[in-house]
Amino acid sequence: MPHTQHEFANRTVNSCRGFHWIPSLQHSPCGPRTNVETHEGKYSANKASEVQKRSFGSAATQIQRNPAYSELTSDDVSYFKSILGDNGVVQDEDRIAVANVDWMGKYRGASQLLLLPKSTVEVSKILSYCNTRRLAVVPQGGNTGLVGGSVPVYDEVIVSLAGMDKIISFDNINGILTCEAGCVLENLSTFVENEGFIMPLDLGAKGSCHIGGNISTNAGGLRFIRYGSLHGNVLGLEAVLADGTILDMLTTLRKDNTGYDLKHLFIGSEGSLGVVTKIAVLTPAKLPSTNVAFLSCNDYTSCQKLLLAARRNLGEILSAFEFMDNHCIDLAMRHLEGVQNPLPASQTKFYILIETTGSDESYDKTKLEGFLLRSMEDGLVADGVIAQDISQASNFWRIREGISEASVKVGAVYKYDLSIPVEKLYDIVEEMRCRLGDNAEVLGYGHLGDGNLHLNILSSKYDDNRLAQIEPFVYEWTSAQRGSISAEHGLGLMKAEKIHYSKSPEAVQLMASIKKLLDPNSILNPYKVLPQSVL
Ligand code: FAD
Ligand code: 2HG
Ligand code: ZN
Repeated sequence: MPHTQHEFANRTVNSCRGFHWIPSLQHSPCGPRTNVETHEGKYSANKASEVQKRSFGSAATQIQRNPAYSELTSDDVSYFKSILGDNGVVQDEDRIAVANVDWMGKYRGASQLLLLPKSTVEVSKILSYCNTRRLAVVPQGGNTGLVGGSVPVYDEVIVSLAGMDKIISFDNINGILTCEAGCVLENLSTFVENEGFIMPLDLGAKGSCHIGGNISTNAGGLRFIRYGSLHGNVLGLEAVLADGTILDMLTTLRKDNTGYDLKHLFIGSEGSLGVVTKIAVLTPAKLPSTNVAFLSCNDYTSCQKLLLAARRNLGEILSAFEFMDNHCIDLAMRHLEGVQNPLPASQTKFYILIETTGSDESYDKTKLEGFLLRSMEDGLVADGVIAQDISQASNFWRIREGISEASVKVGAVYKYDLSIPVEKLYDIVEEMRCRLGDNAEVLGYGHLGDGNLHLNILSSKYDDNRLAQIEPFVYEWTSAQRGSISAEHGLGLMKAEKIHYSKSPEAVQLMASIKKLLDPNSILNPYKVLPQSVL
């Protein structure tokens, strides 16, 4: 969370019965790694044309390079230099190597070209040329995606939005921010906070992810419970289609029912329908009082009851309800520097982080303390602590937000991002533990308030036998609950062939028709989002 916005100064030691005060802990900055070491070793650019078939730790995810795509020539590079200048055309092996590999170090492409446009017109010229030449393209934001969507599969040209990072305007009466797609989320947060507003979304990758990437993945994150989806908060967009057409949908109106609302096609379509270049987003007012509590619960039923009680009793001030099991806490303590468990070591299996944000400091605090006391008396909460200052609040958030970062330090991580009815949400974690036994560490955490589980399975190395124990079981199980196999991360490369577990054949066919209409040569983010069989 944006640690600087918490207002914990001058708080007295918590007098709440059953809650204990903890000494001030040092905040360690949170953000994704920039340099990744991967299990596949160092990238070699001249491997691009040798690779004909690529597999990503999954026997089921084997894809042939589509021979319809052209291969890059020196004439292509010269053309790109003519429109972007030398600085906008990157061929340096080390810089390309970074852009070829995803944040987990799990998905690795073999692109030989990284383009850095500075304007919508430059994006348009790039796409128009690539479409005519049939050069495949992967749009890239902050490259923090977790489903292999942001990196090439083969030799696709990488179009990074990093050079388009200008704030265009801010309407400080209505809280409407208009900016370019390559703005880093954290920078936008800082900007709007100085104006007395906050971004409607927040996530652990905020230090690197772009608002354009957030929109293209329809990122959920930690404020979703309060402010809802980007489908509600994005007021307008500008996007460039595969043939270079610039689609101006950059309105800032709250209400506009003139025809089909096309911007929604680009929210969550993971760069497969167009490149998002500008955004108008609604930002909520920044409220002066924030409280964060870190709680333990003895069983999952108590977590569910606590969620219901929080919705009923904290209502308008509830701004986060995050869930972690004890395996997550152990992992965070092992791998995150400077964090401490706010609660004494115990046998407790589940942990909940509750945040409230409101406009009246003493009212909000009294309300939260009263709620927690009642929850302890009712046996829903085993133990808990309310942060007494900003550094304690940061430590609580660092534990929750740092689980992803800790998970990639173990070796191999299989990540599943599932929407499941809350009452069933933890069953899959327990079933998976039974299936895998001692061969892997299984973590369950996520945005409980949104019915979103992050199931992470950690082991020392990627292994097809292990994968066969996990998939398709995890997808079949989720489908049987009428859940979603992608709650907030998207399908990317990882789950393009699995969409049918969550969408009907008719829906997938319609998506394929839309894709063919907007990108008839299929140059945009190939092999991702939709199964090859429908395109
Ligand atoms: P990238 O990773 O670069 O790209 C993601 C996808 O969007 C790709 O398919 C790419 O082609 C496409 N894309 C990017 N920019 C554009 C553009 N301008 N136009 C068209 N297509 C584009 N996700 C959540 O939903 N909630 C979380 O809480 C969350 N926490 C995370 C915590 C950590 C530590 C990490 C590493 C990741 C987390 N994520 C989370 C996943 C990831 O951060 C989000 O998906 C984020 O929105 C991706 O943004 P990005 O700029 O990094 O996009
Ligand atoms: C989170 O909520 C992110 O922390 C990442 O969505 C989840 O790494 C993951 O599996
Ligand atoms: Zn998440």
